[in-house]
Amino acid sequence: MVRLVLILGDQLSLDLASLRAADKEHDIIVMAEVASEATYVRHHPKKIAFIFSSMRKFAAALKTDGWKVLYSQLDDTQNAGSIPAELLRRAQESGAKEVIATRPGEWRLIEALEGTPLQVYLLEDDRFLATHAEFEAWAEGRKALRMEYFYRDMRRKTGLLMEDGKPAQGQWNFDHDNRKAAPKDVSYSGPLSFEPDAITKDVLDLVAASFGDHFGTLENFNFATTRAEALQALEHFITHALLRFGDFQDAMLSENKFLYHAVISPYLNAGLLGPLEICQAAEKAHKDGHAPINAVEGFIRQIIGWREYVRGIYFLEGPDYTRRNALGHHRDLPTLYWGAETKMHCLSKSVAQTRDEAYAHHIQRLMVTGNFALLSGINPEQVHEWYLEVYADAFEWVEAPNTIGMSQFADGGIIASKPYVSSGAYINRMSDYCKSCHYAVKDKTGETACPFNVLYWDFLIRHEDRFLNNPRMGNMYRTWNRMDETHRATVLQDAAIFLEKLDAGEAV
Ligand code: FAD
Ligand code: DLZ
Ligand code: SF4
Repeated sequence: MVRLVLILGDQLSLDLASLRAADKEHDIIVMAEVASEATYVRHHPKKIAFIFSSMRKFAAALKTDGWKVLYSQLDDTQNAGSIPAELLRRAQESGAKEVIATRPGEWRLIEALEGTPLQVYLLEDDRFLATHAEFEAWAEGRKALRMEYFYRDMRRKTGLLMEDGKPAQGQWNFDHDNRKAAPKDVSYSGPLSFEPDAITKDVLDLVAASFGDHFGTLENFNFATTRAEALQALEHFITHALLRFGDFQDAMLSENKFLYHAVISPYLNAGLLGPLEICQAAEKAHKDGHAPINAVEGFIRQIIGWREYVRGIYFLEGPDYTRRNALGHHRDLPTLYWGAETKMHCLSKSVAQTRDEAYAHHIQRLMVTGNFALLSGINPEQVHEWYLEVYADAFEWVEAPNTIGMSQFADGGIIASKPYVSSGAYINRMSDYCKSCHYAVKDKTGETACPFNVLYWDFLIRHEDRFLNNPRMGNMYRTWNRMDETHRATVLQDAAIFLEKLDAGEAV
């Protein structure tokens, strides 16, 4: 009997579970560019182009490999517009009654597939290091699900940076050697760029015509769109940037969008690269003497630690996770997130870079756009949708825990033991943004004061009941209590004035 094998836009891996379970002789692969996936949130045009172009090339590679592939382009007249509708159409066409699929990375799509009248078999996505069962077993009975302990288990499991069962150079974590302030000169010219070929150019035209009104520019599209190109991008990073990745992991520069970051997350999350091969390449660079332990350990931790851990949390916590709002934040997302004018240089730069590249690095996401949303009390579901839309690497299993949990503390502290909030001082220490800002980072109150400086205290005071007794936050409240009462009143008043302006849609 013929079966359909569904492959989604972020399942572009030749060793995918559903491909391994399929029979090349009889089964038919279904891949579909569909309007509903591009618009259920209005994805950045570069992200859509990256996915469509990579899908087309992956389908071609499967055909060359002898698979029968039914591929629907977005502009095919018969295209039914959604994944379940395309599956039904292809089932009717071929007479298939059964579908094999690798479990999607989003509850919405899992539920949609389970809701079709076809017999759909969902296989576990084993392109990750930890299975769902392993993560559940690790989480079972723990009071706090801290990433660091999970990460150590992943080190033991993979053997990465391990020597005789012990962590290499006697430490699990070398972060105290990282996080240096922004360097004056960056010796790395950034990630490898790929000129669009004929397939990508067709896709760019299609995306411009169909989704040109979404936030984001299509100009200078330069992502890798095949595994071979993604491997070149990885090699380029390992050879030229990994060396300094750790040192400047948290730094930000107005005129340098990438610093020493890998910019491989779109490739990894779409399946063009696998987590283990990336980490092994980094480990080899260390063993060959090309990169120091602090850089390599930090990099590997992001992938076998954070990435695997957030996925575990997403599936452990269930479909309502994206609607969590532990801090009761209800303000609408300000228009500055969509490029409206703002005098805050750090935000203006981070949003402009996001619009242009569908990329911002971790600290821009966490400590600029995320920090501002949290301090201002923006509705976390709206914040989550923004991150899911605007980044080329954003798929809900990885984006939602980072946004709802790590960045917005909306899960009440499952991921973060305290909220990631800061005043302007942190941004000033880690970047050169403040030098060119309308606001003065050193001013604590008044019209010229950096808004982060007043919003920070306003946030802590609004949520005093929740955070006062958090052992990691006691210092912050002690500092506040040492301040003169008149000064404290001015800070809170200035914060209220700022938030009123924000609500009124003024350029703040
Ligand atoms: P590098 O800094 O070079 O790190 C190397 C790799 O480590 C990344 O490619 C990524 O695969 C992995 N990694 C690093 N940090 C994390 C993390 N916290 N969670 C998962 N993987 C991590 N990452 C996504 O892949 N998709 C998202 O949708 C996403 N949304 C985020 C939203 C917020 C609010 C925040 C604070 C972070 C988010 N991240 C997300 C994590 C991180 O910002 C990106 O993985 C990173 O910026 C990707 O760029 P890079 O490849 O240059 O990473
Ligand atoms: C993100 C995305 C987009 C924009 N378009 C498609 C598409 O047309 N067809 C497809 O199969 N997948 C697409 N994707 C990826 C899916 O949204 C992704 O598989 C789910 O969100 C689960 O992670
Ligand atoms: Fe951002 Fe404040 Fe610095 Fe301006 S002064 S760039 S608003 S942190």
